[in-house]
Amino acid sequence: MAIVNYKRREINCKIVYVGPSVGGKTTNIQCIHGRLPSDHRSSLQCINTEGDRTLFFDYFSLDLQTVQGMATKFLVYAVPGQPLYRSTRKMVLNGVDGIVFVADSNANRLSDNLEALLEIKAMLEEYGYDYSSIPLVLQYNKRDLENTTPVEEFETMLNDRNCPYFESVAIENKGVIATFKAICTKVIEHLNESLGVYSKPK
Ligand SMILES: Nc1nc2c(ncn2[C@@H]2O[C@H](COP(=O)(O)OP(=O)(O)OP(=O)(O)O)[C@@H](O)[C@H]2O)c(=O)[nH]1
Ligand SMILES: [Mg+2]
Repeated sequence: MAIVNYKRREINCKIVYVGPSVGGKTTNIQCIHGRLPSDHRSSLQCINTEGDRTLFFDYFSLDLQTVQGMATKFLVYAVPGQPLYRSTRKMVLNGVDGIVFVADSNANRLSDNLEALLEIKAMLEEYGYDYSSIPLVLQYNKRDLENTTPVEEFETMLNDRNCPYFESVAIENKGVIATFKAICTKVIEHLNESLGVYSKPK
């Protein structure tokens, strides 16, 4: 689904952070953006409500590397997690190349995590995308809390594809970059596989 422009020798890949509200998606995006060299990234756009909840979406772009001789740009988004914003989440998922699911480890949020994942699966299906093959990484965030869902329980409940997962404490920048690197790697691998099927215009 990456947008390939052979004339300009450019590829745009879309990575989307999803997950239940208040799980830590925006915190991830802010941490990643803050660590990137300023000459390789755009500014960070976050549109929040007063309570710092994402209202629209968070976004920045990153010039990454060359894939098969083409300049590759990653467009990184985080959706708003509040149930009210389903239509925005669906819009942001349009054309997605890689997904990071940020779960909230607070034990009280267990069912919210499952609901959020089921919603993403339904939206992908509505677009006709194949959930079983789209690059996906899971992040079990807020591991610093006292009452957390055990990782084994998350694995059984959320990780039916046996994808890479990371435990994180996004407010302390722990596990955030590892997660981001993992999804970038998966997207590039997937892109390299699928680029073989594009025929270059003469
Ligand atoms: N204890 C703890 N709090 C965290 C962690 N990560 C994020 N938070 C806090 O959780 C709250 C919500 O974080 P956000 O990053 O705004 O969550 P979000 O997923 O973007 O939320 P929505 O935009 O509403 O979907 C904030 O107060 C963060 O500081 C963490 O690892 N541990
Ligand atoms: Mg947010």
